[in-house]
Amino acid sequence: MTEYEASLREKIEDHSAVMGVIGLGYVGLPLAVEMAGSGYSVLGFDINRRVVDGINRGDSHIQDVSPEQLRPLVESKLIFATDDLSRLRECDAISICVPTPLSKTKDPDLAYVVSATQAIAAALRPGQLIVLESTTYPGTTREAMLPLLEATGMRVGEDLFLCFSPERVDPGNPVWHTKNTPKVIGGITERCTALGTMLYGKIFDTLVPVSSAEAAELVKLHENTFRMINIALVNEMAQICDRLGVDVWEVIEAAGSKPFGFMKFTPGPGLGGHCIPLDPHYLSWKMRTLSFKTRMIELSSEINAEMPAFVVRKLGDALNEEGKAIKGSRVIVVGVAYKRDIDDMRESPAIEILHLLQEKGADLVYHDPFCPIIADDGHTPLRGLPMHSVELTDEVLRDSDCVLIVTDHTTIDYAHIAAIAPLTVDTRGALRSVPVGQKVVGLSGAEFHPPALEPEMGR
Ligand code: SAJ
Repeated sequence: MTEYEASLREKIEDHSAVMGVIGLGYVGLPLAVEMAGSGYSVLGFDINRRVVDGINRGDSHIQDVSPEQLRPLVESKLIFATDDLSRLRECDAISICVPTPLSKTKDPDLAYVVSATQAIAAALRPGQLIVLESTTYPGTTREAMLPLLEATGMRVGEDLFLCFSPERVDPGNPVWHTKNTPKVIGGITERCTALGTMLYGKIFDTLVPVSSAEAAELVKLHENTFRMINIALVNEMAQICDRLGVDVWEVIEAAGSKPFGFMKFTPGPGLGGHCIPLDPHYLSWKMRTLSFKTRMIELSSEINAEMPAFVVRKLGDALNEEGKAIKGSRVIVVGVAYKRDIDDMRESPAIEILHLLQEKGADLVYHDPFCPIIADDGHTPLRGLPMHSVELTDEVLRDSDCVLIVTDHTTIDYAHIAAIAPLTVDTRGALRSVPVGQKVVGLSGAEFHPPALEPEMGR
């Protein structure tokens, strides 16, 4: 053990170590709060002055961090935000929680990671521990970050310590938070792993050390690729059931009664969010550089990407049964967030569905209590922006030709919608318990849904 590691260990033990968090978004701010909650002083770094000033006022811009949590930590000076990256030299440990977007051609964009690493290198002093948390391709920590840091003359595992620890933040999850979600961490060297495990062990309830940064990078990609592929499988099952005239929800509910060897996923309008649609493509990209085709990822991505078009076909067929065309029909899209009970529309399939319906000439409105406005961010393909969420009055429902349920927020009364609207197309099984006979078209199979049956207990 070098003197630098010994000194850092002491600071971690006596809580005199100063934590740095670069990127104060849905990952970084909760992390900063947990670090401060564990008794460490935290310097938060963000390029967005509004974010910095807001945090220093005790105002949280993140759904999972309440002002009641943040304000006392700011007032007690345990958390201070700044955009002055030269202050990184004051930190004994630095966690990087910046975005790792994909380009249009699904190539990883490491600009934020490289920029953060360059800022750290510029302020680097012996004995600092750096942890990358941003989701990225295996090899990023060692190939993209380490050379920038060792160019300063420091040596990893001796006077510089470098790890990867995947973020596992699930925004809005009422059970699993930053602190109680098991935390994987892997270093460039065994000393890095040991030091990172020690520090994070003071902050997180459960640590899962692995032997390398690459293993830790792959853990995250494996987790989320697993999800994407299984969502694609169940979306394909929905299309299979649709052709066979079987209710896919009934099939899934019954399959879910298997107490082992099965994990329930549900079909939907497509794959949204900032993780699942993107993360597997980091792996694809890396493997392409090694002339390896990740066929499961490519095929699953295709299946998920075609779900918005499948949903629009189902809607067209349902209107057709009423002697109507999509063109000119008043369609109310209910729910535009990428999943229930959150306000995030990133990669939401609802945007693609709205776009396809606009292209077909539908008279389109949407309702989403979590997303009051769809603004023009320069990427959204929609026309007539900004669009504003409409109130679901009985008159609005009655005057529509069809309601299309895309995101099943739990705050919406779907039975009432189905009772008033002339036609409802349900892509989420939100109307599974609606009494038989309501005019509801699901993703597959029968036009009505028998109430969900309680599984018969063992005989
Ligand atoms: N989806 C389906 N069917 C499913 C599950 C999800 O269609 O059975 C859709 C959702 O509607 C959404 C997309 O997939 O559009 C992604 O949904 P998600 O539940 O995976 O939610 P995310 O994107 O917030 O994923 C996060 C991930 N967390 C991290 O990466 C740290 C993921 O690993 C979690 O498993 C997931 O939350 C979770 O379990 O909530």
